[in-house]
Amino acid sequence: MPTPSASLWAITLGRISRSHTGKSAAMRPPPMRGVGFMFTGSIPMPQTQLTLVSHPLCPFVQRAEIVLLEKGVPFDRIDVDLAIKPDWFLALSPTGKVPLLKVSQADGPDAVLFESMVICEYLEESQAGVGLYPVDALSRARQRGWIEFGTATLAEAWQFLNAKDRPTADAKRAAFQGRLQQLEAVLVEGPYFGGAAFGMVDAVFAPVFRYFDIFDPTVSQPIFENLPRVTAWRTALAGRQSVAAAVAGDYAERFHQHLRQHQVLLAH
Ligand SMILES: N[C@@H](CCC(=O)N[C@@H](CS)C(=O)NCC(=O)O)C(=O)O
Repeated sequence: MPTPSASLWAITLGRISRSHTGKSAAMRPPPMRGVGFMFTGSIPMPQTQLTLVSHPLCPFVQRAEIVLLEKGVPFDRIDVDLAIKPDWFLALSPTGKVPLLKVSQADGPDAVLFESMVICEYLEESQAGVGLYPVDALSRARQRGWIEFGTATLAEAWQFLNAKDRPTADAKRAAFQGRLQQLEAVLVEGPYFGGAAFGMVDAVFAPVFRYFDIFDPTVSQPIFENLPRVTAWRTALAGRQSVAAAVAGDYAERFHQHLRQHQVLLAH
């Protein structure tokens, strides 16, 4: 897990809300009411209403949003200011972290899920739409292992990007590259981790690779040199609609603003 520490969260960002239901969502505080189980003619409407509690820069939030988008599930999103956490957020989040998924049920009490992979697994099990794991138990277990590896890889990337001195930057960059080399050895067909189908491992690595798309090639290129499979995978993920849509248009600027604010080596 990256250690955003105080750094990332010192940015003061307004709470915004957007809807992925096709309508623009008015900013509103939770709790949000579920739409209930409704029938329009013979077409069943969703039994639950989902709200993703988020932060514009959080890579863990992106995992959940990518899964929601891949499955075509309608949801609302509320971004919180993690530098000044609202009381309602602290009351809902046992860890004080995003993402949260608020599940409003027609036939039961509202529930709040925390931890990004728990949220992703819940969505996989509960929502219609394309499955993001292989059906074979062994392949599924193997992919879950690479998801853990993805979380550790994210931590190395984050620490490299946020390094304030050259020895730390060099050490973290080497650690990150070491992980990319391990990935290079296991990637086979592509374009995605598991082959032709986009899956859960892809949702985990897409936010990691995104960091390197927003830097000058002089920073990113040497890191991905001699890693043709990883590079092709990274390119495929960047081109995926759900991945592109999981952050707002000002993501790169916000991220650079974060780096400048914390006076890291890579800030410009
Ligand atoms: N293990 C958690 C990590 C989530 C996490 O670290 N979220 C960060 C933002 S990227 C956060 O909310 N930090 C606020 C804080 O630590 O106070 C998950 O997978 O959901």
